[in-house]
Amino acid sequence: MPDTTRTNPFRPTFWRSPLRGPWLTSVLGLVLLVGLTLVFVTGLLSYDAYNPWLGGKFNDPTPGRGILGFYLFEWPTRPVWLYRLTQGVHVLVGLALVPVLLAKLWSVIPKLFAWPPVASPAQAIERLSLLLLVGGGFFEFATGIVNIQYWYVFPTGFYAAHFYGAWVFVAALVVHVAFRTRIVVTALRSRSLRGELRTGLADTHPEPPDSHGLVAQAPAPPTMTRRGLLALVGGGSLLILAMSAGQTIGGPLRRLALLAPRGGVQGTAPGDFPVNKTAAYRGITVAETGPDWRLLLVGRRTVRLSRADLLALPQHTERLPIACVEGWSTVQDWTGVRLRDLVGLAGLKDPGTLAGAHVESLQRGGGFGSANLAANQLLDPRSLLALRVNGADLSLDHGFPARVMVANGPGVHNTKWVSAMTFHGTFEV
Ligand SMILES: Nc1nc2c(c(=O)[nH]1)N[C@H]1C(S)=C(S)[C@@H](COP(=O)(O)O)O[C@H]1N2
Ligand SMILES: [Mo]
Repeated sequence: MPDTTRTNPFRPTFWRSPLRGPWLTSVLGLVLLVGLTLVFVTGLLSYDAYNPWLGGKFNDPTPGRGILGFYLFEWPTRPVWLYRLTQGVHVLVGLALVPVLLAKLWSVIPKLFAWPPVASPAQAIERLSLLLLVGGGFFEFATGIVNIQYWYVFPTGFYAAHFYGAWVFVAALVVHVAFRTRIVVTALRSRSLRGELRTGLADTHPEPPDSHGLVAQAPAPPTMTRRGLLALVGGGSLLILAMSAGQTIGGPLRRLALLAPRGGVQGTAPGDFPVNKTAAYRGITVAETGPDWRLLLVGRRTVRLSRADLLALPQHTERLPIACVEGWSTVQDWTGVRLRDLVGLAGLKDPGTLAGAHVESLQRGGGFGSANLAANQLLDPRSLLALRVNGADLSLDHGFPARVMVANGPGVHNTKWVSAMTFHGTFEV
């Protein structure tokens, strides 16, 4: 019989790294637990910010959510940077956790090959939860990363997939944490992080033999300290952060954001800031945005306004971000008419009777060509129908003749090439 102790991964002797052990796995697991909690909570907030209770396919991508929508509340319009912050955290922390996740999986990989695979019913349940945990985690990271890189493999299904996937993953995580808390607490107490960070290669020894099957039975001599491994993982996270954060933080950092599709170099003209979907991409032509364009307002009465009519109304300037669910953002000075002034023009004198508005654009077919806005978004004095940006007329790509800019809304609410706004509420007859 050939000796398979070194070639067969189902043999415990195959796994030889002297660094694997409950302490290392617990440290990585704790970082993941804290980070993923942040990612989960900010993800739930993002779903809320879409105003799913207003319905419509772009506001509510998961109408069948049932009790999973238990926490939904009216997303505030202030502070105006809140969605930019929560969604920036969601995407950036998620990206920075990738090296930690890989290291964590590496640290427990011998258990994937544990033989026999199921030793008891309790262990069967636990392994099933691990399948959902690893599968769900992989699914969430993969769908998230693919989406922020504009590779829309799940055209509009992304939101539903990412939302339900998150709940599956979190349910499995809760089970996992319940099974492991005691082991983790004991493991973390077994060594001090500070001590480990001071230990050189000569003093790097395997953790004591454990009953969980993480510590190598036949460890090889160390080639790296635990400090080195943690530095490698942390350094990887920092590098990813440095090369992505600029797409949402902006400023000089944007040039560094080489991993992010909305990073890179920007000019200094009024319209030199990122465009997510260009007019050409959305099939918007110059002709339909020309002098014949009218904005249709439907409320208690119906009004049609030309761009000149809109420019003749009181103009207001607000510094507002476009903050996309995809994690990038850009803050600019927008000038135009307050949405609440348009509410008034549509004949709604009493804002208390307003429930919301349906905004439509010139865009035909799919994509985010319409949105439903809530009353608080319409009535906030900083929410605009923007006609100009940074002192110049909007360019076609930035939404000419007019685009909505909602205070603290997710990017998807900032409809470009607006053609109509229909208000609804108790004033309707
Ligand atoms: N008509 C229209 N408006 C739109 C979109 C679109 O595809 N079509 N995309 C929305 C999304 S998802 C975002 S994040 C912002 C991005 O603005 P930008 O394309 O000007 O960068 O516009 C929003 N408004
Ligand atoms: Mo977006």
